[in-house]
Amino acid sequence: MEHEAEFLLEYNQKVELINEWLENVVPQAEGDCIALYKALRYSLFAGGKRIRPVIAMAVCEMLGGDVEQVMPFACAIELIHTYSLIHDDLPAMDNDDLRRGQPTCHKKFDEATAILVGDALQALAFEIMSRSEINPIIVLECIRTVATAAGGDGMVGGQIRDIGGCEDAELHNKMNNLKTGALIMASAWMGALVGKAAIEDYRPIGIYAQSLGIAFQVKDDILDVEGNAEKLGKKTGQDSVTDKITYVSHMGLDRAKDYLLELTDNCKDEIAIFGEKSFFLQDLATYLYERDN
Ligand code: GRG
Repeated sequence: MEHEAEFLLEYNQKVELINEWLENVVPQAEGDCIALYKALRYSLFAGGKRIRPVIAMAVCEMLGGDVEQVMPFACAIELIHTYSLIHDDLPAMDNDDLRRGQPTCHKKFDEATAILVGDALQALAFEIMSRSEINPIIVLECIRTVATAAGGDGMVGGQIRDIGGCEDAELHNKMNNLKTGALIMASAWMGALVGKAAIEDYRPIGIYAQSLGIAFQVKDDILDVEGNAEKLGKKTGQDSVTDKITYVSHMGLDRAKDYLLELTDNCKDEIAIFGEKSFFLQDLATYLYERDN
């Protein structure tokens, strides 16, 4: 990556700001609900990359918006993402013991707690957004964006399609657009809403986010085949053990890598219309292309 040092500095500053905000908006693990918030904080502060909130912040800043104003929405999307991972790890779903190199929520605590932590995270996300004091029309648009992206027409719809199996390439792509792509798209969309994007800004931002969402999943599938389990913090090779349809099983490893490059280039080309203000988002696409966890 060309401006790697500057990019990483800015990325880490954004992650620090998100973590500060999350620390303040999430209740402390004390009082008579300690069991819930202890487990919730365990999962929320387990070292996630915070990609979705970073996207919301970066889009807002690219458009000249005030980053403080987008923070409740950036936090909300991370809470929804964390809930989805906790529920995805449950025995009824992927049945995973490890997440980010540490025991999954239901392994560290128990299944009932993990289910309730996911439920509480989802409700908290909407509460935090509703407390924003910016223009209520924008707040309402953001709330609707997250609700649609998280629900049956978004992530949950993608998850149920995944459970049902998607043999056909087109259905498989649609499933990933929903399961992984919807929250990434919602992050960019909220950055655009809070950053007061002009009508014509939504198309390139939308195409950037859609390509990035698919690229993210293609990379995830490639890492399952040739990633390092220690760096990933979870077992590799799981997709072939479970006979899961992935971009790699569909296309083969080499074509999946070509597709990943094509999607990454597409992200950069689309967002480049915003000139040098888009450098961070362009570098983010490269960073995700190169990621090893
Ligand atoms: C259970 C309702 C429900 C939905 C689950 C997101 C999801 C749907 C399942 C996760 C399964 C999975 C591995 C999807 C691939 C892409 C993905 C979301 C990876 C994890 O996201 P990262 O890498 O996670 O941003 P970190 O750990 O950095 O927060």
